[in-house]
Amino acid sequence: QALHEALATAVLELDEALTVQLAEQVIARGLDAWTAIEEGLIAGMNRAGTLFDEEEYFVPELLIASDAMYAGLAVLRPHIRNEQAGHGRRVVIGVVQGDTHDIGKNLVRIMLEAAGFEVFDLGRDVPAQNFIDRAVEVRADLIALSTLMTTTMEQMAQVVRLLEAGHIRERFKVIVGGAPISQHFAERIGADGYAPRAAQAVQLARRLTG
Ligand code: B1M
Repeated sequence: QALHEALATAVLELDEALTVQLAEQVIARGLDAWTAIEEGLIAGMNRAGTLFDEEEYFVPELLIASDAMYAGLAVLRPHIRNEQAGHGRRVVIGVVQGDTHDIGKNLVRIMLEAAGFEVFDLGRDVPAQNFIDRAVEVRADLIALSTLMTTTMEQMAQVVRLLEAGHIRERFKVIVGGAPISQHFAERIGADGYAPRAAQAVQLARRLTG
């Protein structure tokens, strides 16, 4: 789809105005909003990430690319198909302590909300105990943990350990995700599941809380 490709390029080239204009075209043409987010906005952000890894882009470029991505998201988000309105299961979500990468987490949140979950977003750099306090407070069904750095993965294990220490492990399902995370890691730390991408996180959340 040429429009998706154009969207990805607009994000990569840091062109916020063009990103918005193309997102509006997606809606005007009646194309699927989530596909445009995944194959356009996220694809563009991932390509910017590759340039960052190759040291062609630096922090300022990434932040401008994410501004463009969020501007496109603002246009597309209201048009994501709401598949299960009123489903109402509660999710506490956040990025674990030590990590401030929150783009992926925000996408997972948006998808969960679109699927009818009630989401409590604790933001980024969240201490393990905060996830638990909030989950108890709002009587969450699920705790969703995101991290993008290998150095902070262990914080996910810490959340599971604290749940076990408090004898409340069985009250909440725990799911994990983010670039360095795998099914194997999820099993090792005793989480209930892993999803590689935002859309799969919704399927997993549905399955675990259904
Ligand atoms: Co940073 N960064 N960064 N960064 N950054 C990485 C992660 C890194 C791999 C780059 C590299 O060195 N090759 C590296 C981590 C290395 C490691 O693992 N140890 C790194 C580093 C080192 C850092 C700093 C320490 C750099 C520095 O200051 N020296 C610093 C971190 C400070 C801190 O947090 N303590 C830093 C800062 C930044 C920016 C601020 C510039 C920016 C973040 C902006 C923001 O998030 N607000 C940034 C970015 C953008 C990246 C890269 C380039 C891209 C990440 C991204 O947003 N991708 C990244 C390299 C890369 O990935 N190529 C890198 C797009 C996003 C849509 O994908 O988040 O993977 P992602 O989410 C996906 C899936 O993973 C999944 O769904 C999403 C979409 O489908 N998913 C879940 C995510 N969470 C999920 C949860 C689920 C399920 C699925 O269930 C609960």
